Amino acid sequence: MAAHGENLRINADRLWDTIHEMAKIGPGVAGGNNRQTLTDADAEARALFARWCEEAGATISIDAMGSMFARREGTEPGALPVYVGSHLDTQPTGGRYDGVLGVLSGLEVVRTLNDLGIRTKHPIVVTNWTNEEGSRFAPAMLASGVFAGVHDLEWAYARQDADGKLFGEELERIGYKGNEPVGARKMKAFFELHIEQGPILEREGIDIGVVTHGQGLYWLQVTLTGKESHTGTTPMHRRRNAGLGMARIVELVHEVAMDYQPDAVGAVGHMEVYPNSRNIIPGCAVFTIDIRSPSKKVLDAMNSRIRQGIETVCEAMDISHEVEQVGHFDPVTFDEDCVKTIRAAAEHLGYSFRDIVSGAGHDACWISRVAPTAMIMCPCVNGLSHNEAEEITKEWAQAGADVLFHAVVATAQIVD
Ligand code: HGY
Ligand code: MN
Ligand code: MN
Repeated sequence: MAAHGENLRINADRLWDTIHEMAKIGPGVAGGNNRQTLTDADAEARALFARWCEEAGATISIDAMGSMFARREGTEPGALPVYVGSHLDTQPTGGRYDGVLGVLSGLEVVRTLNDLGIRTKHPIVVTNWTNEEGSRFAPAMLASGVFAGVHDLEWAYARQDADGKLFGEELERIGYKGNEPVGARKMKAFFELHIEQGPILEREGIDIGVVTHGQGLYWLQVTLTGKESHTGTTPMHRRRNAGLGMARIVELVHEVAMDYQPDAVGAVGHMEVYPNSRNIIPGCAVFTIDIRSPSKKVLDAMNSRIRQGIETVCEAMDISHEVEQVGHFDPVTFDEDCVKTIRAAAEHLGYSFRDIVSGAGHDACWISRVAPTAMIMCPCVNGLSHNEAEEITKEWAQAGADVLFHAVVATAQIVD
């Protein structure tokens, strides 16, 4: 493994301090973060990340989707770089480690190489992908999706948030609309360290998740149109209650996911009713269905059963409906050599490890389409994430970052 077989380790105290320095930007209301993409808080976080990278001797580039690339030179400038990173944007009630651990552990790899005076043949590039969460601007993993050629740049710029603001305009407003074409960069490999966001590693007492696959996903945005009318005077049999239709479809999504256990999940996290007045029957409901499975067959079966079910519910209630697919990717298989490199690093360092399938979507899922890619996971407390109470331990962060260091350095090849 890395560095002439020595058991090199990152500086865990420095990584932990760096993560918690970043957590001060865009604080939530309950100890976590609300640093949504392209907000002023996101801009502040980006500036801090850029300063840290430049202090570590890296040079920053920004592409037309605002993704940030901090490059540490190798001895062979023309050699394909090894990329490492994740995202700095958070959910509105997000944790301090989702995404941030992966970006700042990439910075820690560079800082540790500097401390040790190690040079690598291939350059190393630490990356912050714009809008991984997809909460403010759907879909998730937007910038890495454009980078992988899945989404068109102009389509991404036209994405709107709940206030009707456009992605492209907000990107310009915060000063991160770079000139670099998106997706032009070629990579030797991409590694992403991320918290598991689920309960498996902690429950089994395992330090490292070697991510072999990522489950696939559909996000279906549904608009139901019934009729607004008085909640007190409209006879029950004459109501066209879009809110009730939404409730029945939310239940349907849960039931369909339960039919495919253990390889399926389904929920509705975004719900809006209009006019949202206490004494008006909702005439309109807009909500987003999130269904996922590691099996393409199961995912597609759930998608068609739910679409069929929406038809049935709406027909029975004399409600019209529109279904827009606002997010989708098939289950992902990560690169075997990169996965092996991660396994070997964990073994070399004496950390316990197991193969795992990622329940959450990540930028790595799209980047795996254009470069050899794999992920490393560390446990999180009670498997909790997308909640301000998200927690990890310093030891878990260290284990993940140590393995990331050895995987990246082994791939970038030490010169001296
Ligand atoms: O939705 C996801 O899986 C990711 O956290 N954006
Ligand atoms: Mn994430
Ligand atoms: Mn997330």
